[in-house]
Amino acid sequence: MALDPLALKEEFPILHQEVNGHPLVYLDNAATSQKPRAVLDAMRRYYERDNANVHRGVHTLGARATEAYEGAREKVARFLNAEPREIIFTRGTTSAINLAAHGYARKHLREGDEIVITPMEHHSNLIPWQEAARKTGAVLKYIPLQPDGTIRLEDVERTVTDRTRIVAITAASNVLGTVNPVDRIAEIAHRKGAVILVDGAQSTPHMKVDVKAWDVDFYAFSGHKMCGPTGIGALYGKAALLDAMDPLDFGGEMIEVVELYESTWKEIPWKFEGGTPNIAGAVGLAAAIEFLEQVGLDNIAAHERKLAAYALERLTAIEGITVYGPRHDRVGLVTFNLGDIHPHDVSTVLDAEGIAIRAGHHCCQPLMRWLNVTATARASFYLYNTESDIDRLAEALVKTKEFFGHAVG
Ligand code: 7TS
Repeated sequence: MALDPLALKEEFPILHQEVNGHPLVYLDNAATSQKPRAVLDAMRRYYERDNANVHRGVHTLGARATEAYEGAREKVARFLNAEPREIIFTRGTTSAINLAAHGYARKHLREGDEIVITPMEHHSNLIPWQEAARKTGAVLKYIPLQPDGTIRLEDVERTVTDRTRIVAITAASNVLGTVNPVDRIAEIAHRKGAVILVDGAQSTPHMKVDVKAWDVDFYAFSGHKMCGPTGIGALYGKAALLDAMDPLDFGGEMIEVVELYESTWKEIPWKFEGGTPNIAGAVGLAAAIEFLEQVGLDNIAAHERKLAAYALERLTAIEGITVYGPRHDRVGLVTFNLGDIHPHDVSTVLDAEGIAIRAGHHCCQPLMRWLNVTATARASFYLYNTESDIDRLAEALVKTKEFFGHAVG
């Protein structure tokens, strides 16, 4: 059943306000999504009723907090089709990828080994690998991009060799909207003896994820882009790989026995969760997952496909606009430039109309260089956006063009 964006919008208090005298149109969802009442209420309820530290207090609130936190882990595990012990809570995608890069790659990488990534990676799935390479003598290799911003499997076959230890790739690009065939890439990586990490920051909010069916080794995502709070996300890792990794954060919560001169660690996943965790964040994330599951991930994906197609149609009709990325098989965002008007100026004019978009390099500087631009504008959609939001965007872009009239050819 198709979802009803206007009914869903009712669940998001923040969306019902005026910005600069206009009803807010929020089109910056790839940066962060808004939060439904169910998530806000769950976090408030947790703090008002259950708040205590986890895994320690032998008292009722401590037991409730632990149950809520571990219950959230079970929910995340089911959502990704994983086991709870394969889910490590992190601050988000960035810290999840760092955990994998430092914990796994740096332990297993030797001089001359290869790490394979793509030029469309967010800095969070690029810099940790640069660092891992620098510290181990491994080399970074890139799967080339096609002119439309996709990658070809034959290029994956060519780039991944028997010296490749890890392939790290985004499931969906936050700039191009490209959806990568991670299951096929996982098959190639495994055949050549490498493991694969998938950056799920832009896929988890928008499509059904199945780490077992895709057969990926690591998967990272952030709660805040999928209706959950900031400061919580997770790293999925296959149990055998996580077992073999050393912890990164040493201290409370992650230990089994501490002696004066040495200590032992808990089992996975707890050995990776040193210190008091973000319990309320996990509670909020679990509520967000419940919310998304009620709407249906397939419904969300279909809605966004429709919005992306409509946005491409409306925006490409504007003279002087350049739209980046593939025309089909993409997630719900559109990245563009309007003639030679700087994207920050585009964003400023749109903001005066109550429309929130993103302008800049989107944490993808190598990709900007590949596109031969310094920055772009980006409108990104979610389940509460409608075609009329896109109409407002298109009309405001025409207005922007008139305002800067001389700048567009
Ligand atoms: N990977 C991708 C593909 C992303 O889009 C982002 C955030 C991250 C990793 C990092 O996620 P974090 O939650 O750890 O910060 N992307 C964006 C964006 O496109 N605009 O703002 C943040």
